[in-house]
Amino acid sequence: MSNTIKDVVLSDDRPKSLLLQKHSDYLASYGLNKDDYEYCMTEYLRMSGIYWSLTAMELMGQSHRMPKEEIIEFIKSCQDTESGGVSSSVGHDPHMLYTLSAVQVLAMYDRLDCLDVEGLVRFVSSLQNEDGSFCGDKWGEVDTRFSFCAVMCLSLLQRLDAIDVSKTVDFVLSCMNFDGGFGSKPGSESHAGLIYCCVGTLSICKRLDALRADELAWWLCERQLPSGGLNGRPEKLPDLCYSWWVMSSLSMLNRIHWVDKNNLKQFIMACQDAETGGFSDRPGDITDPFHTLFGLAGLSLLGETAIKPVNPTYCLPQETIDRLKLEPQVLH
Ligand code: GRG
Ligand code: ZN
Repeated sequence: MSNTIKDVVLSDDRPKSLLLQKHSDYLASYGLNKDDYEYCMTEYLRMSGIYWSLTAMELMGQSHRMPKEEIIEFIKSCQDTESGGVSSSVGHDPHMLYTLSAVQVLAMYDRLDCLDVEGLVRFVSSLQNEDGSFCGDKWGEVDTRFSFCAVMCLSLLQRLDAIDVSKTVDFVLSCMNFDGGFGSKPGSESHAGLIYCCVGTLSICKRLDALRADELAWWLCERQLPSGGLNGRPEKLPDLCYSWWVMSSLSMLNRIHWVDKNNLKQFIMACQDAETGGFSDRPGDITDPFHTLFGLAGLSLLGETAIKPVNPTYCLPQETIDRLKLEPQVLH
């Protein structure tokens, strides 16, 4: 056992300003070469990859650089007519995660009518269990991530009535730990990614009152390390994506000022690659669309005006949430 803090050191030659043009070029060309090794190896994530890239582009005001009609046709071809669910790619099994990504993309495009909405509702509601929890697919894994995917998906479709919302909330609350945080199932250790999922579920279900907000926000702000970056659990290295999982949660709790915003901003900027474009998990690592979205979305939450406002519950542009007239709860 040692008590040394795991962290990174930001070098002096790190990027310090926001390289928007580079990021937009990076995402516009990502996947253009369909034989590319990385592109092939991430087929099982394709649907979410489209969501990460398109949302990042929307936040930069650059979504016209994405092949809209091709994306819509791809999404349609991934819906399973039998279960109603959507898969990551043609020929894969439908799953809650990719069903949500497909719905998020079509919500941004204002084209939700391109999928069989009744099928989507049937798929999501069929995965709710007696105790209010949700499975990710027919294989039966239960996780609070899937509770969040279910309520986000159905709320975007204006069909929350199709599940038992009260039981959904009860299950999520049964995952609350002594520290005010949440894990993937009852008794599992608190983890910032799952805290986002549980706080997000309660925000959509308008039950944030059930949180122990001060304790939870204290645990969240303790995720900040001397480098300015955030980790997902005690004793872990910082990772840029926690700028989203932690800051979106703090934003719903109205306690974003509990972290040192300036230090976090410097860490996020340092995760940019000035040559390739895009953001990586830690300074100097290889960039990817996932961390590029969470870098930009994190900066948006910190008030960066060159990026459009992001909704902390849905991780979608606020303008999409406003158009759909959704009002996820935020503490005041
Ligand atoms: C709409 C943005 C959005 C998401 C949909 C799938 C989902 C809902 C949320 C995922 C939340 C989650 C579990 C995020 C954590 C991702 C991550 C970095 C996992 C790695 O965890 P560990 O514990 O790694 O293996 P470290 O070393 O960081 O603790
Ligand atoms: Zn990460």
